[in-house]
Amino acid sequence: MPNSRPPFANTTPPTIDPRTTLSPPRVAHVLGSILSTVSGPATPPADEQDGQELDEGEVAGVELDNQAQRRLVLAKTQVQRGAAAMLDNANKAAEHGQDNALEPPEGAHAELTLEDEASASTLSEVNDSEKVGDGWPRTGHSPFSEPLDRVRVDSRGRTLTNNQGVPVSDNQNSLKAGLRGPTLLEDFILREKITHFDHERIPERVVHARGSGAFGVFECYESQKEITCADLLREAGKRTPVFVRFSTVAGERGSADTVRDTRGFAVKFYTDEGNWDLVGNNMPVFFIQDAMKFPDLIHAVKPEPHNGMPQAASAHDTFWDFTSLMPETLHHTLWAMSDRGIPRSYRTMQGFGIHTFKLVNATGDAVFVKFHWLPTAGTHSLVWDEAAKICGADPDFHRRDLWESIESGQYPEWELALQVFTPEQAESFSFDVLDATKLIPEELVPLRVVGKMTLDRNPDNFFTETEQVAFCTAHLVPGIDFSNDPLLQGRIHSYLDTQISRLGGPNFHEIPVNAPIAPVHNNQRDGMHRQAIHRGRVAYEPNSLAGGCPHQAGMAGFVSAARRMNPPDPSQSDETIEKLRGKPEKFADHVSQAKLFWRSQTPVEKRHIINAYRFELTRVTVPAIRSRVVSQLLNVDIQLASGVADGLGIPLPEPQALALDELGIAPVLGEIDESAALSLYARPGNTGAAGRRIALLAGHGIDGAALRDVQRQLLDAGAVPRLVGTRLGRVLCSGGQAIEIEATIESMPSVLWDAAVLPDGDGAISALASNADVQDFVKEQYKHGKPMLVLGSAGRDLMKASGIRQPSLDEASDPLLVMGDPHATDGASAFIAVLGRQRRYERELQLPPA
Ligand code: HDE
Repeated sequence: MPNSRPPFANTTPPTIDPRTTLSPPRVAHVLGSILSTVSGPATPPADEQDGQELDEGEVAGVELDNQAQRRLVLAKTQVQRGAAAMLDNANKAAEHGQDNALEPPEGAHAELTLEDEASASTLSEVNDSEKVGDGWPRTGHSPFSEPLDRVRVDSRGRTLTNNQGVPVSDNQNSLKAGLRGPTLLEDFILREKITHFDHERIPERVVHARGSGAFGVFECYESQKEITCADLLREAGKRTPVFVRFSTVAGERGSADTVRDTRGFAVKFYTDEGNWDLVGNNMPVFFIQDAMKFPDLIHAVKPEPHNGMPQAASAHDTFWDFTSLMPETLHHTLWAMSDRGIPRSYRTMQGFGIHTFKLVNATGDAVFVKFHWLPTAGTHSLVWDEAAKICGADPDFHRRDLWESIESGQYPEWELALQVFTPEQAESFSFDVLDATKLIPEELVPLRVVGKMTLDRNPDNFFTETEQVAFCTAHLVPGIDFSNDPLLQGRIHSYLDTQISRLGGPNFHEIPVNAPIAPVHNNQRDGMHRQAIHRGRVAYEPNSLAGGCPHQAGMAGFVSAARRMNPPDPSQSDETIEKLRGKPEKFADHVSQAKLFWRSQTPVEKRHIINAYRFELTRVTVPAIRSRVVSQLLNVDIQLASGVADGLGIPLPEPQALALDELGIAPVLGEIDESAALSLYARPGNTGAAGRRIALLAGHGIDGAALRDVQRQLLDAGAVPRLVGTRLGRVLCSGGQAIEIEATIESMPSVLWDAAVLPDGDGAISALASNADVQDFVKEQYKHGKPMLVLGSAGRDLMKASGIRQPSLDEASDPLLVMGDPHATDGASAFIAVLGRQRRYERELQLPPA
């Protein structure tokens, strides 16, 4: 909020006849404002002033100087039209109540497409160069969703450059002072190269650090739309790109592949409706049942903290200490000790989502599901002796197998199978489907094979793709939802959190391998390593300056499976609890307490509120926004709205639609009409003069004795009085004594003081009153309503010289203005008595004559 004075308003602002209409100004009248980024006239350029006429070199009959001006007019006119198209937030009412919360509406947006000019950050975007491009955006463009080819680098036939593209002449030697001399600090080429090298490593994954990945495609066999609206399973033949990463759990990044361990099997589906990450393992059950125990489990299995051993192995004290005290780990450790713990290759492992998830169809009905990956090459394992020897003979055994099979065209394949079951079935099982240490035997729920995944492309670069790929269980798409498995629920938080430290900030979704192929449009901005350059100035919603975009998708977006499951889930003890996004209906009352606040303000406070609105909105450049705010204020009070409208020079609009009305709920009549406690004046305080900073104005010829006297009394009262002059040094008082100035008006202007004392003395007037800075000081003290002690006739004359005259100088009606007799102490006591008082705002209405 800029720090300058609000426009002045009278106590009772005139009410403008709402029927008043103003003819739109011609462009010539508003051109100055169109060239400015702050404020502007009350009415916009007329509608007919944009469009084709611009191309003819004139706008509404007025010649414009150049094309830039024509584009500014077009932009401002369009922005105004877009803002005017949204009188209010049409969706506000729909944020309330149970029904709306289950079925969110599409976001409010204007049915007009903003021209390039109106949506631009800057009209200078058309000034093209090889760097910035030609400036003409494709509507809805989102470059990160384009294929990875956009970031692949090919150096065939190129010379070496540094990171700034500067050709490097010598990549063999550092720059030295002579052949045998020291290396020079100015060798920016060496320093850049070494610095980059120093920072090449990023933190490895805390678990699953050792892994290998590949790209591929998932193809849906048959539409599963009766159970899920997930894009990848909606139609037969639908092909969805994937990236898969296989891993061990316990070992570090450089550990061997064939250790005995659980294997990670994480799949990122780049669907048309965003990324879905199915982050599973090669075993259908997990060690523990609740996320709370995961750090304990991992601390137990990782190398022991005192000696850092053993690497990538569970065969040590801490692991078996923990598991033997945690009987729920038994099932999983059996799997890990089985030959599943030493797979022959990634190609021959099954994969499991482990947790129970939900599938949700287009009508919102949900079923439970478990996910299975079935390798078409079958399941095969090593024997322990082999596995142990391979660790030494070829620690990259699984990585090499995956790489070589893809390079040679033997593409690894897995079929995706679902175990679909209802809540009733779940209830009938001997185990809880939310317990991740339990599987559902295929005999109870057979597998439904729904598609096939083929890995047919190795990454270009291990670090950029396999290392930087970021899987998150929270990456979910419409049609799939979480169950209440407490292990899964904890993972929803953990994966996002870990990527922030592993990949250096919240923009890891822009790393090419992580970017979805579905376009990304939201109002998230900034952060480490941000790459997207957003056009326009709107980074919030709701907005009218960008036509409301990007707006919420409503039922076309991700909606949590909120409804009671169909058929219902008997395991949910309280069937009335539903997951939803909404507000209780009483939240839809937006005005009753705003009215209470307004009614509880004193006239001065009301005036200040009106002034503040006038100031803020005058600086706004889009007339439709000003008008919308006034239409909101009409719901509070007519005097408030018309006071503001008056300052803006606009007629009163219609009051803004009330959410309560739209919901058919009666207006809220609060318990009270007014609350004195809401006024700033309700609590004047009781510390009086203590700590108040008082300026004692001084100059040659003042009555120093009287001023000293006041100073002493102020000090006794706990105030902080200081002698303020036009320059530092001593001033000679009328009685002959000298006093030392402590601060100058220049360095400590009026606004830094709580109160001021104007001195008496024969020479005071000639020393102070003719100085413009002193006059401003006095005038501001007065205007800002602060206590003033005016000593003797010289003090009065200084007031008058500063433009403050009768009837303002009326002590009777202004207790904060103390006319003191320099030779009596009662003036100072009266002054001290009012030092703690609140301001005398009435003075604002008695503007000193110019
Ligand atoms: Fe993970 N897990 N996990 N996990 N997990 C990670 O995420 C975590 C769990 C799994 O190739 C981390 O990006 C918690 C179950 C795989 O990049 C981290 C809990 C299952 C991968 C994390 C679990 C898994 C991870 C480490 C208990 C099988 C490798 C780095 C609530 C269904 C993904 C990272 C890849 C990776 C946390 C339990 C599988 C720290 C807190 C159960 C395949 O976020």
